[in-house]
Parts: sequence; C-alpha cells; structure tokens
Amino acid sequence: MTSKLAALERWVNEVAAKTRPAQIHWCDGSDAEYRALVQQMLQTGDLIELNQQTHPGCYLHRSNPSDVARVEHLTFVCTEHEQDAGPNNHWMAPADAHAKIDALFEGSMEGRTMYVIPYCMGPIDSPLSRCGVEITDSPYVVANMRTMTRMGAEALARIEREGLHSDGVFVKGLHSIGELDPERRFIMHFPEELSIKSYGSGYGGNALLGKKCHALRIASFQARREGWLAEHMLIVGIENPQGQTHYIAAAFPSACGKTNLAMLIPPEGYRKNGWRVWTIGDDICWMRPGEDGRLYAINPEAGFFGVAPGTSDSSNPNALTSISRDTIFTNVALTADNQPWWEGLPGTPVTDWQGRPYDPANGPAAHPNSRFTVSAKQCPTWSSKAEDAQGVPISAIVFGGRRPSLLPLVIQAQDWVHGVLMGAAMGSETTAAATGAVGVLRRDSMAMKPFCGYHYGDYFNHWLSFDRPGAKLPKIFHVNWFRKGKDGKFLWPGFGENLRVLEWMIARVEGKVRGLETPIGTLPASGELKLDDLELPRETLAELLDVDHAGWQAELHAIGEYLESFGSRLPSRLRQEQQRVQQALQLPRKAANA
Ligand code: OXD
Ligand code: MN
Repeated sequence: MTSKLAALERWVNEVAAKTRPAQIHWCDGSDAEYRALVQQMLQTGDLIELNQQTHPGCYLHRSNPSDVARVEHLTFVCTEHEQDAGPNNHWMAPADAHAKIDALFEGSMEGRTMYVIPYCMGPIDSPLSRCGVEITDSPYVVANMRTMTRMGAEALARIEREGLHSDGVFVKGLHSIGELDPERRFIMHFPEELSIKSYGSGYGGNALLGKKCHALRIASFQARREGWLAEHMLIVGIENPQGQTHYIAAAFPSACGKTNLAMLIPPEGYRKNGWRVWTIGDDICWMRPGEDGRLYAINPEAGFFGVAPGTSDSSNPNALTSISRDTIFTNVALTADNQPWWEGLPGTPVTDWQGRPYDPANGPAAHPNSRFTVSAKQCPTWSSKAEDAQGVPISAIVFGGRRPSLLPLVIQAQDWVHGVLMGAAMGSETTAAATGAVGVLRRDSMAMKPFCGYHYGDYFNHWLSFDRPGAKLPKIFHVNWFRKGKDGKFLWPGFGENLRVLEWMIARVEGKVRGLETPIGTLPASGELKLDDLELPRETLAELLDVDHAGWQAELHAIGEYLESFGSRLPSRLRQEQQRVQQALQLPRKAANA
C-alpha cells in the first residue's frame, strides 16, 4: 500500500531518505496485521505473553527504565515567534529545532522497519475529527496506536479525500525510538506546520503521537484558529431515573482520577433507583459550538491509556473488566502464574516492573506510572454516543485537582468568566505521570500546563471568546475529591460516591436547587447534597464545604501573581475577575452573603 496523495507520498519518501529503514510498511489497521506485529514482538522480547487463561490476548511490555513518563523539560513548542509559545512552554526556533532533531533522525531506522500509520482522531465520519499520519520505527507504537486511534485504511481514505480539496491537511508526526538515551531525546511540536518530531523515547505520551502531541498540543493551536476547544478532559454521561442524560466534561491533571470518574459505578441506592453512567472518553475532549449555541464534544481517542496502580475492584471495576482481555500492559509487575499485578490489586507480585525478583527494598512492584492500553469498546459502560458524528451536548464543565486543603468539595462559578478564572487558577499536586518530584503543588490551568500548544494568555482569551450572544454555555464547577482532615486522611470517600456531587451539579444546571452564594462561588446549601446511605459525619461535611476566608484571600493573591506572569497577553477581563473575587472576600461576611 502507498498513497494516492502526493503530499503524503512525498513526505514518506523524504523521511525514508533521511532515516534509511530496511523496509517500509503502510499500516492497514487489520486484525491480521496486529496479530503479525504481536508475533514479531513476542520473538524480539518487546512483548511478553501473559497468562492466556486468565488474560486472553494480553501482553506485557517493559520499557527502558529511563523511559517511563512524559519528559516536559525535553518537550518543545517551536513557533516562529517565541512569544506565541508563551511562558507555559519550552520554546525553540523552528529552524534550530529541525536542525537539532533531524541530525538525530539521520540513519536512525537503519536495519529497522519504518511503519506509516494513517489515523483519525475522532469518529471517521465526524466533521469534528482530524487526521494525522505517524511514521515510527516502533512496532509497540503501532500496536498502541491501533487501539488508541481509528488507524489504517479508513483513516487513509479520509486523508486522501480531504487532500483532494487541499493538499496535505493531515498532521505529520515523525517518531523514532533512537537509542532511548535521555541525552538524545526531544519531543518537538511545530504547530504552524501541523507537524511533530519525537526522538529517543518509546513512552506513550512521547511516542503515541496522536495523543498528547496531536490531540492536545497541535489541536489546541488549530482549535484556536478554527473556533473550537481541544481539552485535557474526560467526558461522561449521567442518566437519571427518568432516562435523561447530561454529559459532563471534566479536566483533572494526569493521574488524578479521570479514568475512574469516566467509568464511575453509582452507589447502590442510586443504581436501584435507576441512575446510569455512560463513558465517552477518559482523557481528551474536543468541543465546538453547535447551531443551537450549546457546546458539542467528541472523544478523539478510541482507547484508554490508563494508569494501572490503584485500579482495583473497589476503585474502578469497569476498568478492571475492560482490561481482562486484549490489553497491552506496560511496566506492571507479575504474579507467580504470570498475571499482571500492581499496587492496589489482591495477590502478591513475584517479578517487578523491571523483570527482577520482587524486593520491596527496590520500591513498588509496578512502576507508579505503569499503564494499560485497551480499546474503549471493551468498557462495560462505553456509550454508543461516543461514535456520534455530531458529538454530545455538554451540560457542565468541571475543573479539579489534588488540593489537600482550602478547596471545598464543590463550587459552582457565577458565570462563564468566573469559570474561566477557576480553570485558570487550578492547582494540583504533581504525580508520577511526568518525570520530576511528586506531591509538589503547581498551577495547572485547565489541566493543560503540559499540553497547551500556545501562550496561556491567548488560551484564556480563547476560552473567554465563547461567551457571546446566542451561546448556551455549560455551567462551570470546581471539585476537590482530595481535601484532607487534620489527621492527614481524605475527608471525602470519592470514587462512586462522586456521583452525589455530579447529581448536585445537574440539579443546578436544571435550576432545581438554590445553592449557597459565597464570594468564591455557589456551594451546596444545607441538605442539597444527597448523602443517604453514606456514613459521613456532619463535621466532616462541614469541613469539606468550609470556605476559609483568610486562606482564600491568600489564594486570590497568589492567583493574581500567577496571572501576572502571563504579561500583556493576559486578558484584562480575567484580571478584573480575579480582583472582583478578591474584593468580595474582603467584604464583611454578612454583606458578602446577603
Ligand atoms: C496521560 C497523561 O497519559 O496525562 O493521559 O499523562
Ligand atoms: Mn492525560
């Protein structure tokens, strides 16, 4: 197979001339192709067969121990003008970046197969979807891209069809694992050229270029030009006992529970009453205003690349069911009978993620950022609406992070501008999804700090621009499942119980509950959060919903300083909004609540 599209053919030939592979394989996405790849990787040791009785079609991949997470310090946004990348990105001039990385690609595929992967982000027939082609020398990447995207012949047909109108609208992604040497590793983005070059890493976020590189960094840049939003958000449908479904999009930083919330199982009482939860996506959401003024969303991905540790029968039974077959595990541990294992599962590991006999002195058995790659269709709560070309209408947008103190369980923004401020001010403790220290509080606006492909000031402005006549925008909320008590323990049980908070949000969207106005937004008024069958002491609830005025004044001050760091591109409306909230907090309490 080659392509009818001259721009694609030309680019593939150029790459082959530079990287000099032994052969070129155009991926068709078929089952036979996948099976052959798996056989080949079993022979080379890139994959290890897992217990086929308990986990049919499941394999383990062990990555190089120096290559287990995204590398933000080696990730660059290469716009013509440095200002356009913003202080939120590492920047390199495009010419320098090309020169630097092209030198690494020189002959990098010698003796290897070069795979050409046409893929579509989003349903093949959706006007909201966008296509790309990834060239890689890693069969592991091919196998993962097949699960994570709509990959192969149908995607190529769409790329060629679109190419008839304008030559080469697809995103070009070039990847080589190189020597897996952290000193020779770069993830470069050229948003103005719609291209990506990634060298020296086989890890998901660095190497599966459809995901973070295309669907967030490049797409966010494209989305701004074209009037839509590419966000680091899950999408979940909540169906009430009357059969009405509200769709919610929620942004949390990496490894903060997006997959768990997207696959939530309602508490027993809710299940009995007929509540149902539908999964549309667990990581990325593309949204666009529809003709009726509402925002419509698709999940551009076709699979889940989820964090394994902590995934268990109590935290996420749907994920556990999804990954009981046809799954690739990366950097998990093994039991004596060759089943995948990670912290949080019953049983005992005998082999750690690096293939060594398990010894607690070496740290956790599974790498804290070990992953599973699985088709979304295997999720018991997968929604047929995920294939809807028009997307689903979004009723509420939720922001949240790991905040051990200050942030209440839930707050509703007064309006869109206040909601954008809440998103911009988002902070969270860092996790193992990226290299670097874990547990440090950092601002992560809209959970997009590692993924926004342009200047955050322009990005905030783009968000604000959706508030225009005729728009019927979602309501915006902020949640914090991670508030801790004085004893250092989480105050809120989380997981399935989070539905209680989503129910309150939906009641707010439908205008059914009044809420309690505070200077930082609307909180649930007494009795509005349904807590039946949940043993939550009154004092714990009070702590979860407490608004500490002095603490919030300090927070607003810190938010003001953070916003200032975006300089002249910070929209003044956002700064004014921060000042409005800060002033409201200074009013005597009674007046603020009046
Ligand atoms: C992810 C991440 O893999 O955010 O989704 O790191
Ligand atoms: Mn993510």
